[in-house]
Amino acid sequence: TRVAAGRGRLTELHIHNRHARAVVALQGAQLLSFQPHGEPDWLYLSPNAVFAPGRPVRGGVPVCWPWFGPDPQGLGRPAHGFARQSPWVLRHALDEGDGCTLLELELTDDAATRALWPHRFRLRLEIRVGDTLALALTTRNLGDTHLTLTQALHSYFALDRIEGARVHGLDGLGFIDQVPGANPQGAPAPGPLTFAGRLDRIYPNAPTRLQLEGAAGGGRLTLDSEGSRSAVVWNPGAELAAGMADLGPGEHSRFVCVETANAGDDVVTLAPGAEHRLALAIARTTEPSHRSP
Ligand code: TA6
Repeated sequence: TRVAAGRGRLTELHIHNRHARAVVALQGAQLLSFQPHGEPDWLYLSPNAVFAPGRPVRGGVPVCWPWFGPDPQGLGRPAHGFARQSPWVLRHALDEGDGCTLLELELTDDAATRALWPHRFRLRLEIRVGDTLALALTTRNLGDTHLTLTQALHSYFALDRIEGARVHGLDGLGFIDQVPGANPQGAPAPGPLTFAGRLDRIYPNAPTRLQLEGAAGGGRLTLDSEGSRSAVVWNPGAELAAGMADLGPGEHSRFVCVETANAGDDVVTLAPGAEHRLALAIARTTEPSHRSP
C-alpha cells in the first residue's frame, strides 16, 4: 500500500496485491477503483469527476453519513451528510496472509463536524481488497445521548451499457420513488429491475443479497449486505446526466448505483457507547444468467 499525491490535491492510497489493484482517496475514505487482475474496474468513476478538497467525487463508493439524501432538517447542510467530503485518517493497512489487504480508515468528530452535527462519534471504514471486495462502516456513539442516523455505501458500478443492466432480488417489492413528480409509493413489479430512463428508488425491505447483471466484464456481481434493511437504486437517465457537470452526455449508460443503506424508515438509533455496522461484500459470479437467485 502506497500513499500518493492524488488528483486535485487529494491524497490517495494505492493498493496492489496478489489479487487486485485499488485506489482510495483519504477524503471521504472513498474507494475510487477496484480492479481484480485481468478484469475491468468493478467501479465507475466519472471522466468528469471533480477532485478538490471539500467537494464530493462522482463515482467509486462515496460514504453517505450521517444522513442519506438532502438535509433532513432543511438547514442547508450538505446532501448525503459530510463524511464524503471530510478528511479521514488511515489507521491501518495490513497485508493479510492470503494476499488480501485490509485498510482501516477513521473519521472522528471535531469542531467542523460538530458545527454541522452536534454529536461525538467514531466512524470507521474497513476496506478489504482481495479477489472480492468487502466494506464495513462502523459508527460508535461516543456521546452521552442517543443519536440517530441514516447512511449508505453509495456504490457506483461500472456497466457496459445501461440497457443490459438488471438488478435481481427486488422483484415484487414496494419502493419509495424519489424521482421528482412521481407517486412516492412505487408500484411493485415482477421480474428483475431494468432501466429505461431516470430511476431513483429506496427499497425499504430489501433482501440481504442482490445481484447485478450486466456489470462491465460480464457475469454478475453478487452484493451481500449486513446491518441494512434498505437498498437504493439510482440511475440519472440521459437528460439529467447530460446536464450534470461532473457526469455529461452518455455517462448515464456507463453506471448504476446499487446502494447498501439505512435509508427511509430504516433509521439507526445508537445509545451512548453503542455501535452499528453496515457491511457490503461484493463477488463476481460467472454462472449462466438463467440461474436467477
Ligand atoms: O442515491 C440516489 C441519490 O440520492 C439520488 O437522488 C441522486 O441525487 C444521487 O444520490 C447523487 O447525489 P449527489 O449528492 O452525489 O449528486
